[in-house]
Amino acid sequence: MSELDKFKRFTITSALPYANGPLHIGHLAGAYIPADTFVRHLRLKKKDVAFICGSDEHGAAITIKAKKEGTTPQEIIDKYHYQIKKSFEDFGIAFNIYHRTSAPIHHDLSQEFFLNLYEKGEFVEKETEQYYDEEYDQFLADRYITGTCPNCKSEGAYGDQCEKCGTSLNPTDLINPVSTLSGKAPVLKVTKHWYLPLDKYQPWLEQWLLEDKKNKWKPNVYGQCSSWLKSGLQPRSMTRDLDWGIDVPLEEAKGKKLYVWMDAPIGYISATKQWALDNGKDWDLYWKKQQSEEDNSCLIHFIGKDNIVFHCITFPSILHAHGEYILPYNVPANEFLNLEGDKLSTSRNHAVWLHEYLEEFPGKQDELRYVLTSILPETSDSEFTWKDYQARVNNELVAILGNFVNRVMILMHKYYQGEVGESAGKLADQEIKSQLENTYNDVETAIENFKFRQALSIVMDLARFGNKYLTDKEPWKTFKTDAEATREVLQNCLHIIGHLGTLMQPFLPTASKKIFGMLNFNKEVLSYDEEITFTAGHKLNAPELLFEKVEDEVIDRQLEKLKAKATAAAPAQVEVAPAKENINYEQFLAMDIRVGTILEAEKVAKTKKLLKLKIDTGIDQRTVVSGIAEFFEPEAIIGQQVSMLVNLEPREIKGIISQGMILMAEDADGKLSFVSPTSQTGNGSVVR
Ligand code: B3M
Ligand code: ZN
Repeated sequence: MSELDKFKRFTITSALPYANGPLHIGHLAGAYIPADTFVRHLRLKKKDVAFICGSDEHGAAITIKAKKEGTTPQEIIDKYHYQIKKSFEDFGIAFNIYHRTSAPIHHDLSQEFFLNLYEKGEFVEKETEQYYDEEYDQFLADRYITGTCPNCKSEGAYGDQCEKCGTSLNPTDLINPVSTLSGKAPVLKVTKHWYLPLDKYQPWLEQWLLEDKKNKWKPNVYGQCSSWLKSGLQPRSMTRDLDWGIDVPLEEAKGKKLYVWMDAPIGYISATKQWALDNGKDWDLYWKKQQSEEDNSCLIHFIGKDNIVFHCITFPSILHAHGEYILPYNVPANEFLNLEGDKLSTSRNHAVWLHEYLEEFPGKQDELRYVLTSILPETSDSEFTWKDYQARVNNELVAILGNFVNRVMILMHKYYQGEVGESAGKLADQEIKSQLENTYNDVETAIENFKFRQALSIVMDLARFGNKYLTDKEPWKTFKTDAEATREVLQNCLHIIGHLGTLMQPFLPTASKKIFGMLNFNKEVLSYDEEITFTAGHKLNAPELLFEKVEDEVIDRQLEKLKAKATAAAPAQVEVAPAKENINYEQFLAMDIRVGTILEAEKVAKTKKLLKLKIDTGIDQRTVVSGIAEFFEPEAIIGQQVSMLVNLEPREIKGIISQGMILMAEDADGKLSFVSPTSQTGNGSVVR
């Protein structure tokens, strides 16, 4: 009996995709293929499962997209909600419901949750200063502010999270914050918000998560959570000054909306409610604590790693504070999938889009499922390449699984007109029987421990076993001498094929149906406990190929397409300063440019733009005044290597003698970057 068998009911969720763009293979590999495989597995065990998903239609992701496209958030969510929903359907992700967070039932439930916590006095009300864009006359959502990450120092971190190092941030943590609306530095203004006291829940989380989930949750998930808890949790605001989202249900909070990460996970519950309403079910059973603990549903969230903190810390805290709800049993988050050596990127159009794949590879859902399952980023980031796609389809699906099924079917038709004989009945061969038994057990264990890659390769091993059995028995040789014994060998293979069909269902639902069709079973789905038997005289259907070989041209075309996309998405040519008049080589040689390192930096009093720097030029240490203060905090650039013109005549600037000039690259918007060697280079090295 497996650990999960103690549950009567399962509530399985996949992260709600933002309805601000189409789905790509990274989404599938993160939260949808593993969840769908898991759910199909549970259903084959005849478990009661609610598999829940929907579009996340609030938050700045939506409003930013609307601004970019010059349209309204409503148009954006309508466009993408239906597109995403269709991609999931076409791809065969078997949700019980694909709902949306703009639905009234969701708004109502989210407000109910907020009021429940509010009335219990859980929220801490705080007036704080928050960033405000004076040009646009509005408070800025976290995602509308970018700047340098205080943790890893990379640029372009968002006000709520640095996507480079994963640190969750508050907007005021950012170094050099800039409003993405106006491109200007935002100002701070006082506003009131309602905070979830995560610090107060910290001791409870330490017990529930750090203690109870130790060695149960995946190390990548557990590790992230424990480092959060170790650094100490801070209260997190559950309300926002925004004009798109769910109204905060308080008179004094007019015009304010719920934080998207407060409402989105409640979307799992509201979607379940809607599904229950539509299907005469009782939604409480899937979410609320039951009278006795063993009646509780088993809640599992499938997500990508950037959502870990919200599903493991924030949402459980909300559920805990509410009190009536169950908590997640597990959160098997995946890491990221890369594409052809680079991060998947919507903005750079570096992606394999699901709707495009389905158009260009019609009927080949299973091929993509197979490849993605084989490379799921279960423990660390992984990579999709088209060459690997081709290799896995050709060398595994075609050459192993497809080939085994095809050989057996063809021989059965050639020798016996596709008719099963007396001896078929039940499987008698002991070696095959124990092979099957082990396969079922090992697959169950792997899937229930969220090791989908391993589970799939165990099923493929059964196909390998079948191929070897067939090759060893050489029915093409024995047929002439002993037709009945040969028939038995092929019928043993039919049993293996039947079980392959059963076991492949969670992974390759379409191919499994085809297998059952060829075997002429009058069922499209077979649960694990259904026996595979053949009665004498049973007629098999004509063989059909399960998978086709992928030709080089197909792969080349995809690679070309990716390249073309990258070029098309490259930033438009910005206006460049016109070229200056030519100088001669001597004039160029006259400039002495060296690599140096910034040793000290401080603001020049009463100026906005100037920093006073002390530079080690390799020749000496000297003072330079540089107009870079708007772009760099003094503390952040200590140790920075720079290129510097060292033989520029000293000049007095604001009473300081500046000896030389730091070279900076200035883009069309006036943004400055250092011109530095790409690897550490000795001070005094000559630039020429
Ligand atoms: N909408 C997806 C993301 O972060 C986010 C998940 C919500 S799950 C409740 O890409
Ligand atoms: Zn960072």
